[in-house]
Amino acid sequence: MLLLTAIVVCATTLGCIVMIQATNSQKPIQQDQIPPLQTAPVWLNACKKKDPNLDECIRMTFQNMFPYLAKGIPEIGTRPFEPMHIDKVSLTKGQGAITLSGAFTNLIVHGPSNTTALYTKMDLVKNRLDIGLFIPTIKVESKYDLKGNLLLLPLVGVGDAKLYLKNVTTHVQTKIFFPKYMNETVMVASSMKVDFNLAAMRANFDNLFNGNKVLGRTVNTFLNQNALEVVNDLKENIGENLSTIFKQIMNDAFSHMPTKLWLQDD
Ligand SMILES: *[C@@H]1O[C@H](CO)[C@@H](O)[C@H](O)[C@H]1NC(C)=O
Ligand SMILES: *[C@@H]1O[C@H](CO)[C@@H](O)[C@H](O)[C@H]1NC(C)=O
Ligand SMILES: *[C@@H]1O[C@H](CO)[C@@H](O)[C@H](O)[C@H]1NC(C)=O
Ligand SMILES: CC(=O)N[C@H]1CO[C@H](CO)[C@@H](O)[C@@H]1O
Repeated sequence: MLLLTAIVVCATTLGCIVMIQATNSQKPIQQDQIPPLQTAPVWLNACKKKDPNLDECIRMTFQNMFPYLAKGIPEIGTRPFEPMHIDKVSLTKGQGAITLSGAFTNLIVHGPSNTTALYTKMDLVKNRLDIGLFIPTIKVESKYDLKGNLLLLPLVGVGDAKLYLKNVTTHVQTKIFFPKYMNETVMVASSMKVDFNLAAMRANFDNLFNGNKVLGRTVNTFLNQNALEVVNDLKENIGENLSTIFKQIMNDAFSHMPTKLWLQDD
């Protein structure tokens, strides 16, 4: 099953508690009915463990795989993720001057297929794999239903939301192990930590305050002027959710790719 990116905006530069739930309405694929690959497909770049440039080789493995992964790779049971669909991202209110609760629903996320692998670092002794990713633009369209307070301003709205994120850099740290899957050794991530930065964000919420244009504009302006601080505040929270999603995508793929095809002993 493929789970998806959760992008969250919470209108605060103060502490704000946010709950995010990302689920996918598509039926899960029966992963354990898909046999491991037996020959290397065109999208799979092979590396040797002894290669002194192993990190660069594995970076190419990810880089080459990405466009195929975005379109979905039936042989290994991965679904397309351009655009990504997310059913729901919910927020629960924080305390203090700013509160916010509600949800984004029916999210459509454009941009992940243009991901570039910046670096990888494979440590086969400590069983760690770090990956740097760069996504030039992410566009999100969704419905929103939010209620709360933004400083002294009440915020209420139900309508369409648009988010635009520019130059998103993601640092992924994973712990890996190498179990057997149908008698083949494969790589699986047991845990994953995701940190990210972005250069800019624009947000637009339609129909705030039942369509009151003046109040709606005030809130949208506030959000856009404080966008990076808002995101920064929510980073850890969003990172947790992203890691759930990334881990699933990576494990769905790599659990069907025997290491003998891409991380060879000799
Ligand atoms: C991917 O990048 C190309 C070139 O910059 C751009 O034309 C295209 O719209 C991007 N695709 C998505 C889904 O953002
Ligand atoms: C798995 O490998 C073991 C030992 O090499 C062998 O006895 C067994 O038949 C294999 N099972 C399958 C499903 O290939
Ligand atoms: C985004 O990254 C590109 C390429 O590195 C750079 O040219 C551009 O100025 C960046 N945009 C912003 C808003 O930082
Ligand atoms: C899908 C997912 O991982 N959701 C989590 C997002 O973060 C919140 C708070 O940290 C968790 O409660 C969710 O389970």
